[in-house]
Amino acid sequence: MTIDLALSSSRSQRSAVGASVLVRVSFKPSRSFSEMSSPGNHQPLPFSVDRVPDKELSRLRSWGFSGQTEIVRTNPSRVNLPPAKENSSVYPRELNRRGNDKTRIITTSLSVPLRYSHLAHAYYNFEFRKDDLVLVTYPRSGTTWTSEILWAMRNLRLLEQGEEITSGDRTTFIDMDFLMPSRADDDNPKVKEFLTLFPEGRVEDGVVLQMAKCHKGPRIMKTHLQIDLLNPDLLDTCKTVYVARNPKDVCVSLFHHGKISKMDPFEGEFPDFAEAFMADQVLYGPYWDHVKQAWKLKDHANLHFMFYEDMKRDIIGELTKLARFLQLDFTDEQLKTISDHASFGRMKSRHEQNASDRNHTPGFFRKGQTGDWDNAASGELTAAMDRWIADHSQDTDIVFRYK
Ligand code: PPS
Repeated sequence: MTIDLALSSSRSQRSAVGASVLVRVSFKPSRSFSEMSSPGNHQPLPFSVDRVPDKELSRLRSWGFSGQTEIVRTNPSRVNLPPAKENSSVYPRELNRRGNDKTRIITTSLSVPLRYSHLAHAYYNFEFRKDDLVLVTYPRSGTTWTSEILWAMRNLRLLEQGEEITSGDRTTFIDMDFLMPSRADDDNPKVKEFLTLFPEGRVEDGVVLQMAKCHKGPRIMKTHLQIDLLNPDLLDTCKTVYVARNPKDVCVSLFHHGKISKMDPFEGEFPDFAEAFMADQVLYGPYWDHVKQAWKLKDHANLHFMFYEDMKRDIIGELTKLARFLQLDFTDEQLKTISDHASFGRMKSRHEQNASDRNHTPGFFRKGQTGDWDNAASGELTAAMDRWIADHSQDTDIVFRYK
């Protein structure tokens, strides 16, 4: 049985000509998520998830992070090294310390809210499908922009009919289950939908993940989790887009986001934030691990690596490359339609028109520019940041634009 479920009538969006458009998503109720994620179906985690010690939390508070009281970190120093699949196209050439080329090496060290430790298995074992499209980014790197583009490329017909549908639930942000965990008594449309589908369902096992699991597809999912924390079959299964942004502008954008974030508020000054960012202490840190993991895989046929700065410089050129990767054909006019639909101004204005939406974050679309670091940082801070970038660039040929 397939249920056609309207996501939420409050999310119905008005088209440019005023007609109401209901975004419909099809779900296939099947076994419950807890059933599907029984230990028997699980690959063991090749990393441990440990609490960040109180001493480090105090340091975070002294910098001005006032939100997260319990953070966990994936720990690369205590990894098991499970064998990679014989036919994996991603990992077979990697060697473990013993020189065994059938083994993955996990380098990840990621700081996330405590709730992740309960769900790490579910994320690592989340099964992707052939027709999925997965967007992976470090936060504030152009996630929302790119997800709008991916959605537009797959739904061009709606755009050409003049619809103005907001981002909302068109792509699934799977991290929500640990960023803002739901409770069964939440007044949240997602929780209500979930409990309608699974009256016996366990909200604490992750509403978004379970709904995604039951989504008929094709799905577009986005995450800030590093690639190593996702199912090792990801790239052997479906197409994945990674977007990177230069660390200076990511740092500035994250800082401003901290000023408006309910989930991870930051009340301090920019130099302290930048120090925490360079010390890999902000949520989803460390930045370089994240980017380098994807960069190593950039030549994989199922990974498309993009830079925010290139999108800013030549959006049509980047859309052309992205369309080729997705094996989609667009005319020049269609590419222009997609680029206009996902322009900063249009996205910001649609976001502002939906101020009553529970996901609305005023100020989310801030400047949308390259090079804002120069407006935020002193010469001394820039020198420290440049040293940090130089240190971390020694073992990679990744090169960012900063202007
Ligand atoms: S988040 O919170 O991690 O999902 O943020 P993310 O979407 O990755 O990044 C937010 C920054 O991207 C800018 N943005 C855009 N830039 C150009 N064009 C478009 N369409 C666009 N949409 C969002 C947004 O303004 C944030 O950057 P800053 O520098 O803070 O303005």
